[in-house]
Amino acid sequence: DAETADYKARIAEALQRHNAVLVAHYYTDPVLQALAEETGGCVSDSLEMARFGKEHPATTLVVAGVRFMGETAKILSPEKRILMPTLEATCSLDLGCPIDEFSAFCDQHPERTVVVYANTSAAVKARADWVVTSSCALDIVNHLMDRGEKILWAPDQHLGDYIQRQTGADMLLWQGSCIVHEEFKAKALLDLKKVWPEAAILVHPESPASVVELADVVGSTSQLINATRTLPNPVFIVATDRGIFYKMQQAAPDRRLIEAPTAGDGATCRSCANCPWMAMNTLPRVLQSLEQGSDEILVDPQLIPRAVLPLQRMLDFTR
Ligand code: CIZ
Ligand code: SF4
Repeated sequence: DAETADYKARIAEALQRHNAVLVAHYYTDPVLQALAEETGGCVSDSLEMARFGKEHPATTLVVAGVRFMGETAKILSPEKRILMPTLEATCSLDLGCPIDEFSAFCDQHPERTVVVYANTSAAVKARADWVVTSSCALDIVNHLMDRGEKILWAPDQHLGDYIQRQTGADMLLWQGSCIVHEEFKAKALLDLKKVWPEAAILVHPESPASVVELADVVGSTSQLINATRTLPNPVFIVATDRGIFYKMQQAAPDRRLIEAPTAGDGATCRSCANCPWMAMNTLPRVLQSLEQGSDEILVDPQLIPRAVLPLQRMLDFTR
């Protein structure tokens, strides 16, 4: 509509004026994903957001996503100004892994290599040997296993459990979870598959094991988008945040995309396949942070030299 078009035009102009670029996660509002594409920014998963932000020449990055993504951008590019539509956008995995408790857990297991998911605070990253995202976690854990290393994994228990089952690695798991993916229900998914027998089931591994077991493809957001491009099925049932449908529709315009069920017995769920923190990213907030320089991400400068090591290790490994 006219208001949306007006916001988009004003943001595009402000991006230019501030030598800024917009980077949006797959789970944000499709309006923001389209705007990022139209203005020369990028839409991607957290690994590629990190790489894009670091390599792009803009001096200001506007990170539409959640707080850990902004912090990662700052750690990798401390000389750049990192703005977020709102600093309140966080993540249940980050919240569920406070540095003091995590640090004590690491201290109890000094013989283990510490591998943390990107969905963590800068302080937790600074305590880690490796950072991984769901797109590279399997490869990195396999690599560590080949070197005979035992792993301490945080924070997502479901992703950790999935990787442990796939690799057979010795992994001690922190018990965090994602409030979006933990809502998917296996029983209801089975019922839906009976309605659509020709469908392929695509599942993000932050989902519970019972849901992962039913999947035709288990993978990161980029891997799931790719599956809609390469699989022949006319229908896909998708267990991850519904924001991803924007890119899946681009990848496979002639297929039917269906949300995996989140509430098996009519019970209510907290998130219903849409991350409440991702949803805080709106056009007015993007414009406001650009115009006012508000919601700038700052990371304790003392943490940066330590936190950059495990992040750079991941970027080098996946290059
Ligand atoms: O659930 C998330 O926040 C994901 C999938 C992040 C990412 O790695 O892109
Ligand atoms: Fe965190 Fe889950 Fe939201 Fe991703 S979808 S930001 S893992 S709460």
